Amino acid sequence: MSTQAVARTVPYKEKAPFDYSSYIRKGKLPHIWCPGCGHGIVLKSLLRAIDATGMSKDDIALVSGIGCSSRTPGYVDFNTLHTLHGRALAYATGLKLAKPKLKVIVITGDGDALAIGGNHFIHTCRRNMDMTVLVYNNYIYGMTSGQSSPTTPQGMIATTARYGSIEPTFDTCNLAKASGATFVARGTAYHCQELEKTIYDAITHKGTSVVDILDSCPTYYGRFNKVKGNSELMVVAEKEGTVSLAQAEKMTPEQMQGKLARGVLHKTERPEYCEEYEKLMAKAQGR
Ligand SMILES: Cc1ncc(C[n+]2csc(CCOP(=O)(O)OP(=O)(O)O)c2C)c(N)n1
Ligand code: SF4
Repeated sequence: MSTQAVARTVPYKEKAPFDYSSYIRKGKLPHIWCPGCGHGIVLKSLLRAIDATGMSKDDIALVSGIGCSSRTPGYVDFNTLHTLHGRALAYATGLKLAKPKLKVIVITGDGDALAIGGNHFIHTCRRNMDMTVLVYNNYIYGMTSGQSSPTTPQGMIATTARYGSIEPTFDTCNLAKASGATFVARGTAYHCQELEKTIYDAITHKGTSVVDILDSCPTYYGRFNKVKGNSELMVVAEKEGTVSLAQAEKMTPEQMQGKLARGVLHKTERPEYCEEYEKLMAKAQGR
């Protein structure tokens, strides 16, 4: 049994102008996102990436937990599941096992994926089930008004860290790689065309693919911290705080201080969970 939902994989190419309307559930608009929120930019990159794969909307399932980012599936015309905070990956795992031909894409925030959902995250990566996990990383719990998350940088203000967070942070990509994900990448909302390509590569990878997507919450993170809620300055920070992998490889550790590399940081192959499960079932049933 094939676990790949991709009916037709066409080479990636940019398409402009792009008609988003066929992917949007217009009856669900207006959306809840604040002006300047990065989540809408990421959604547009995701839709263009999905379109570039040539997959049918019926072959795709978007699964999310709870959070501003997790509201995404409500607005788009795919098979969609809006589940419980932190549990998107558990639902996605069950869905993929039941319907292995679906291309499952999980939309999750840094709080949803790495705090309450952290255990699901590491075990999803370990299993290498064929699914794509998009972590919308805005360094804070947006929906519940700005509590600190596992990616809130040290020293930065949150409603639960009024004098600056003293907790060391998770690096989503290092965590995913160490846990066994076979495709690990980082992008930003600022680099939205590059992000589209990165998401395309993640979706067409066979196995667990994780993309850490740096985006912005001007309403809480921006307002509490020195960017003062200015969404433009937050987007500039995404530009200046990251370098392409090619650039990063030429830089010294000192030059990389305060910067993160973008692009595909890790890619490998190993057995995919649903295929291994199918083999096991065949053996157990004497097929
Ligand atoms: C079991 C449970 N605990 C807590 C909450 C409250 N809650 C809803 S969203 C959220 C955090 C969302 O932050 P994140 O996942 O980073 O997404 P963002 O809103 O920033 O996009 C929390 C704590 C909940 N809904 N359910
Ligand atoms: S609270 Fe933050 S994360 Fe939520 S919609 Fe507003 S800007 Fe976006």
